[in-house]
Amino acid sequence: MKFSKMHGLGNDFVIVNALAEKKLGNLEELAKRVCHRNFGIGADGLILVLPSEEADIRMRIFNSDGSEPEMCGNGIRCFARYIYQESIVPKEVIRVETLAGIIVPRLITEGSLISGIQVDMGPPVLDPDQIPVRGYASAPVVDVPLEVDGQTLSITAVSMGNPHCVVFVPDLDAVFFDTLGPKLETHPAFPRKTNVEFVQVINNEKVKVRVWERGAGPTLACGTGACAVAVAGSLSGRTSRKVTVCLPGGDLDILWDQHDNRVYMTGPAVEVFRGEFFI
Ligand code: ZDP
Repeated sequence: MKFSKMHGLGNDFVIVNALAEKKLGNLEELAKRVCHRNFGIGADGLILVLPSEEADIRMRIFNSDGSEPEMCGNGIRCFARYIYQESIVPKEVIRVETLAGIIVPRLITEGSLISGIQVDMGPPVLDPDQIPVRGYASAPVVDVPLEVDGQTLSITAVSMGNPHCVVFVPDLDAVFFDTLGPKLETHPAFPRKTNVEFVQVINNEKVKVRVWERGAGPTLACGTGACAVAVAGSLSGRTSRKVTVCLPGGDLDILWDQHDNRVYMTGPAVEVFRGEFFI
């Protein structure tokens, strides 16, 4: 199986053109093997390029534990770059079918160089039943109490196609990240589990974030997570609608547009190497 290794701010993916590969077998098993950092290539997720009937192309993503999320913000930037470079869809704006609907990335070019990708991530989902989050009747679920491990945290729940639990904290370094992360990921309030973002506000246009991803654990960056953080920051009055989200792997620029209610994410995507994986 031919593959490309790419990353968005260190959130890394193995990308496979499934249009050209015949026998990929069980995709959940394949994702686990490929993503394993000792027994495989090593990645946070496996991304597949597939045909679409309703858009230019279709993206499927699998987490390193084999689960299939609805969407992936950093992954779709990598996907857009790959699709363009490989001339699969030679357009600078492409419509991509995902489990979170049609998402539209746009390449930002400087001459012949691709300097970044801006993605129209669509409107945030704030309805508790759709996020999904249990125990809170009305939208938006902002700064509500949640019992975890005998303590009460204040959380905000947002879906960007996939679920996010945003926790604002005074000091990111003081967070019990490795224990709270998995407890929130699997908390019964989130029936489909959740991604978790701990956020320290630097000022109203800049926040620092650490991410615990559903199905992948700690990652260096999370695109949908950065969007969820900007929405949570704005809804709770902590930030403006335009925010730079500083993640361990680097920065993403997020704008929650007040005119069309859509979230726009801008950031890099890089190809690191190519190879062949023995299935
Ligand atoms: O929702 C999930 O299960 C996530 N682990 C999917 C991947 C999200 C990602 N980090 C992103 O950038 O949005 C890749």
